[in-house]
Order: sequence, then structure tokens, then C-alpha cells
Amino acid sequence: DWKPEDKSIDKATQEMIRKAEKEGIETAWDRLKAQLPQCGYGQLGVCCRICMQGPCRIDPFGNGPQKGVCGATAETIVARNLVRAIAAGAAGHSDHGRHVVLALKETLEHGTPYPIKDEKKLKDVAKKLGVPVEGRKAEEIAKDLVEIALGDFSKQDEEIIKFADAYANKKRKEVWKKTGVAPRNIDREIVESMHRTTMGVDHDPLSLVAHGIKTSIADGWGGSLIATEFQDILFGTPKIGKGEANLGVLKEDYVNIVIHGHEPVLSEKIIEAAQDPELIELAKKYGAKGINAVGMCCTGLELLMRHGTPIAGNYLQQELAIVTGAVEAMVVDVQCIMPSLVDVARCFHTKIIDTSSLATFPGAVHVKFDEMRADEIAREIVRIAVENFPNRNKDKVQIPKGKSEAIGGFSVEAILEALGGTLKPLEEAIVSGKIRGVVGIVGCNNAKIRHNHNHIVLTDELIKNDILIIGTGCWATACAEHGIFLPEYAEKAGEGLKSVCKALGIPPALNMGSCVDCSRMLVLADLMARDLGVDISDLPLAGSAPEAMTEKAVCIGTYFVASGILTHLGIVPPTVGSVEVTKLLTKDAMNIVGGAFYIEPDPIKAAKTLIDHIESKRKALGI
Ligand code: NFS
Ligand code: SF4
Repeated sequence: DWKPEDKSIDKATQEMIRKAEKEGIETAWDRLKAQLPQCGYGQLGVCCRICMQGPCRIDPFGNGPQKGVCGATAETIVARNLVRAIAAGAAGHSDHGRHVVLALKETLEHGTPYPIKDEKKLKDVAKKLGVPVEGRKAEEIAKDLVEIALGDFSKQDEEIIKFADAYANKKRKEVWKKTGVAPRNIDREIVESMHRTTMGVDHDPLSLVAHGIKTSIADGWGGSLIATEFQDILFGTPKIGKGEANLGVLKEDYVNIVIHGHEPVLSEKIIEAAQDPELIELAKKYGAKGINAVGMCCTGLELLMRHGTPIAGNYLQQELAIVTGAVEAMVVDVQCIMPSLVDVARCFHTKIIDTSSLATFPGAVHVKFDEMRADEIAREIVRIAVENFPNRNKDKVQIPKGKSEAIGGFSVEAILEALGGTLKPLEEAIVSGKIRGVVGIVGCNNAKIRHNHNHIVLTDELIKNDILIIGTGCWATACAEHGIFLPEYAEKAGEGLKSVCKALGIPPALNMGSCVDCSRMLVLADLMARDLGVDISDLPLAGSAPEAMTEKAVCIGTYFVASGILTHLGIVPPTVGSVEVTKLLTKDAMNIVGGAFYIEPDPIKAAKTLIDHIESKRKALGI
């Protein structure tokens, strides 16, 4: 018997799980239950389906087969599966980055409806990359940046991609070059991951994992970074501001549109269209008070960061938003979107509208997005939602009250501004010991983990110990929902951190955005390392993905490690079937790149280890 309280720690979420149960609507938790017990080979990562002689499985107890038909061992199989997961995650983020660059390219060449919004950011990025800015028009500078970014996806003869070269400090780059993991080209590293792991190529866990690390750097310091920087240029760099989070942001009397997915190229336009007076008039004609467009998952965080748009929830709340019965349309693009949304929507009047040429959902309404006609298509989508309002069955509507206010918008630029132009005040607080260190928390929800539980418990425990938290993704939404992103939450922090938060008027945990914005954390860490004249691996930092789920999270964790950061995982990854790979990831990596993985499902225990790690880094720095 799996109670709603055990599925999520959040009241609004529990209420909707209960409603779903009562109405016989199947959700992720029901489907997880139906999957149990999950396959032990899969959990260990010792199953190989790479060629059609398989599937081959290695017996972890040593009684059955120890090799696949081709002779591959558990070590090879686990390493190959891991590299493929990293490559897939890198592909997701980096292809997203490419789309943003192409949107800017289209704008420059054909005038799409995406003008450059942030010229200051454009110039800052240009300067970093050595592109001249003096006396040049924004369009000219942008053209050079587009060329460099696309070159990072396509140039064949580079020693290291230009963005990583421009953004990472010298010490870090030396580590990468010395160990042979400096990425040459984003697409190339992803393709090579597939090549190396196809039948009969690379069988050495060490070279496989090394290439996985290289691919992850291509994402973190390449594709994801490019996504963030170009989004800031096109849509504005986030500034500190207020928003609201949780299912309670849906409004009973309004046309509710939930924008779910990842790419702001779409969501920015829907938000605009939802403010179109003509469409608002139409909504009123149908008896609604107006249009309430809200976000979900990472695209929701992008909107929250830039516009203060309310966010209805994180990954495990997507089905439940529809269960409220009050959603006219859920607009989706790519990544982390459950195909089951279409089935849940069938129980209500909700329309699922898929918009990406990459992602089609059987049973959804397909309105494919095209940058050139962005405004027109966005209006069409909003109109579909508005016209669906009369179909809402009022008897089926139940919107939970739960929501919280949240401060967000902590881009590196916004943090610097809040601190008076430099990181000095933060660094001094760290050196003096008021803040012991910084932990970056990222990533998903996972139906196997009580929704938001690890995120909140880990965050609480760390701030209590004077550790400042920064983070992104579904962690950020979880914190927003639980009131952690409010300055008054500093009351729950240790004395040192509390005093710093109070002096600056900031919460003890900072929302840095969506998952591609993990790049913001890298930039921040790098800045700190430069200021203190050390490498990132010397700083009192750690990372964590306490409820990791996607391949993207695997990639993020890996580039954190590759950047010299001890990174905690709250779920046992499917790599433990190989002693060698596990040792590589959790121990040897520390000596090679200065960071490693640490696996611990219990967030309290994890906090203790992260604190110890931070203290040992402080000691080594002599602070
Ligand atoms: Ni990140 Fe965003 Fe959430 Fe995980 Fe999915 S929404 S890119 S992958 S589940 S944090
Ligand atoms: Fe089996 Fe080797 Fe084929 Fe994998 S590559 S399925 S281990 S024969």
C-alpha cells in the first residue's frame, strides 16, 4: 500500500494524487508499481543489447555467464552503457543549444521575430571569445558569435572547442589537455561516443569512461553553455525577481495554458501571445476572466527566471496539472515530457499540443513550431486553448491551494550585481568561514524517490551547516514550492549563512535556472577559482543530483566531476555491476580530474559527507 504522502512530500501534489486515484486515472506511480520488481541486470547495468547476438547478461553472482557472445565483460558493458547515456544527455542539451544559435542566425539573415534583447550580454560574450565589439553593430557582433558557436558543433581541427577555451580557467584546461579529455567539437564527441560503443570497438573501461567525460565537457562547457548564453542574448539575462510555484498557480476562472518542456524559443512566444488583447477578449467572450499561462519543468524555470511567470510544477507534477481538470492546453516541445499526458488528458477536456518537429505524441494535437512564423503559430496555439475553455467540465475541477512565492533570477550577472560588481563579498564570507562552502544541486524527480523529499531534506541540512546552495532544474522548482527561495527562509540557516543572507537580502538557496543553466554554476565556480588563483577542484564546493532520473542528469553529474567537483547521486546508477567502472567514477576520477561521484540514497548521510568534503577543501586552502 503506497500512500500519497509516501509518493510526495508536497501537499498539493498529494491532493492531486488522491484525486487521480479516486477517478481511476493512472499516473507514474501506478506504472512504477506495475513494473516492480524491476530487472536486476538492468539496475546493475550488466545487460547489453548493442548487437543482435544479444541481449547478453552477465551474472553478477559469478555462477552464470561472465561474458557476452562477443566476449564483452561486465566492465565493458557497463562502461558502454554509461557512455551512451552521457552522449544522449549531451545530445539533448547541446541540440537545444544549437536551436537557439540557429534562431539567432535566422534572425540575422531573414529577420525572425527574435530581436537581440540583451546587447550588453552580447558584448560580454563576444569579449570573452575575443570578438571585437568597439564601434560594431550588434548584428555584426552576433554574426561572429553565431559562426564561432556553430564552429564548436562542426569544426574538425580544434584542440578544444572555443566556448570551453574562452570560459574555463587555465588550470582546468591544463587538466583536460593533460588527460586527453578536452572536447574538440560537440557533435564529434557525441558521435564518437556512439562509434566507440558500437559492437566490437572500444572495450577498455578506462578509455570508454574518459571519452564519456570528454563528451560531458562538450556539453557543460559547450552546448549547454551556448544555450544559456544565446538565450540570454535573445531573451534577456535573468534579474532577481519574484514568482510563484506549485499547482496552485492554476486559476479556476481563467483559460489555463501550461507550457511544458525545455526550449524558450517556444515558451517566450506563447507567453507573449497569451497577453494578446484580442485573445484575452476572446477568452472573456467564452466566459473566462482572462488567460493564465504558466510554466512547467525547465521551460517553466526559464520563464520564471526571466519574467516571473508562475511555474506549475516539476517533472512528477506534469500529469497532476491535468488532473486538476482546469487545464485547457498543455503545450509541449522536447525532453522530460511523459507520453502518458495524452492518456491523462483524455479523462478531461485538456488538449496536449506538441510543437517540436523532433517530438510527436500520438493522440496529441500537432502544431509544429517554426521560428520564421513564431508569432503566428504561438497565437494559433493560444487560440486553441481559449476555444477549448467552454469544453471544461466544472464538476471535475479541483485546483489545490498549495503554492509558494519564490525569488529567482540568479544569473551570474544578477549575483554580481547584487554583490556590488564582484564576487568579493561572497568570497570573503567563505574565507572568513561564515559560509563554509557552496553546493550546487541539480536535476530531476524520480518516481522511485518520494517527490521533492531528497531535494528539500538535503538543502535544509546543508544550509543549517552554513553552506550556500545554488542550483537548477527540478530541484529549483522543488525549493520554490517549499518556500526555500524566500529571504526569510534564512532563519533556518546556520548563524553564519543567516547573517550573510540577511545582509544581502537573499535566500539561503539561489535559483540559477533550468538544467542547461548548470553552465551558470560552472561560470560562477570558475570566476571564484580565478579570483582566488586556484582551480575549481581546490574550492570548497560540491555538487548533488539527489533525485536524478534522466540521461541529461548523468551528463551533468559527469561534467561536474570533470570540472573538479565531488558530485553526489541520490540514486544508485546502473553502473554498479562493474567494480572497475564504479572505482573509476567514485575514486580514481578524483586523482585524474579532481572530482568524483559519490553515491548515497540517504540525504542526511549525504549532507554529512558533502560537509566533510567541503571542510577538507577549506583545510587544504588554509582557510
Ligand atoms: Ni533537467 Fe529539465 Fe527536471 Fe530532470 Fe527533466 S525537467 S533538463 S532533466 S526532470 S531536472
Ligand atoms: Fe552481446 Fe557483445 Fe552483442 Fe553486446 S555486443 S549484445 S555483449 S554479443
